[in-house]
Amino acid sequence: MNRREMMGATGLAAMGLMSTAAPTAMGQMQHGYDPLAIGYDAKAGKYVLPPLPYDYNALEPAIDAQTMQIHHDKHHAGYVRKLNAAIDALEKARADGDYSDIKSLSRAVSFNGGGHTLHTLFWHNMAPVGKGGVPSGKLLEMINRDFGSVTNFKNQFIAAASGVEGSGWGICGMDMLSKRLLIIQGENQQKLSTWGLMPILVCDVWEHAYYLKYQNKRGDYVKAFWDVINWHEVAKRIGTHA
Ligand code: MN3
Repeated sequence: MNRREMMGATGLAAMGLMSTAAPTAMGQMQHGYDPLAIGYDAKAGKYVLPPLPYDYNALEPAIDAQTMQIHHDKHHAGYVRKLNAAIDALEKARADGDYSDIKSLSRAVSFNGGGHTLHTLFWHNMAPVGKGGVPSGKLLEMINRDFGSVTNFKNQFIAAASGVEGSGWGICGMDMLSKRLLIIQGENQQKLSTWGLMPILVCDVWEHAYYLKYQNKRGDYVKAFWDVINWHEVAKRIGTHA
């Protein structure tokens, strides 16, 4: 580990966010804090499933341990596996000069790549109750500027996430054209996006994210999600872009 990486790991431990029973190798922490960087192993040239940055039960009672375990270990792992498979299949298609499957392979990259990115952000933009802080600094300035108040931002985000049609995501991102924050309703893992929107806060509203505990009450789940947002991480996603 270099100094920056060490500080990242130390910071996580200090925040009580680093699991002592991480489900996959701690070697994946080598990239430090950036949640997207740990979703890819540059040496192997493969996407990888990053470990949860906390224990399965860390977000209870908002999100139960069984849901977290199945969601991370089965659903997210599946997107990573299928994304790598699609990338491999495209390499073979180029080698063979056979693009007969291009439509399904391109779709697989979008769907599974979107799923991998959004889930990686999702795990990191949550923290145990009381550990996530509150919006502050530049993030708070941007929220007030673009939504009028934190309350407006909260109400719009909860309404958007709760109201996604079918499976999808509530997403707040920075529009890289205007540098303003926008809230959108993403469908599936890749639809209803807008190019150039860099996600900074995402809430998975697929039924697999809440159905064991909340059944059909998606709105209750989204309200509970609000209490486990890791605002430190959301602020880091803005970073130097603002
Ligand atoms: Mn999911």
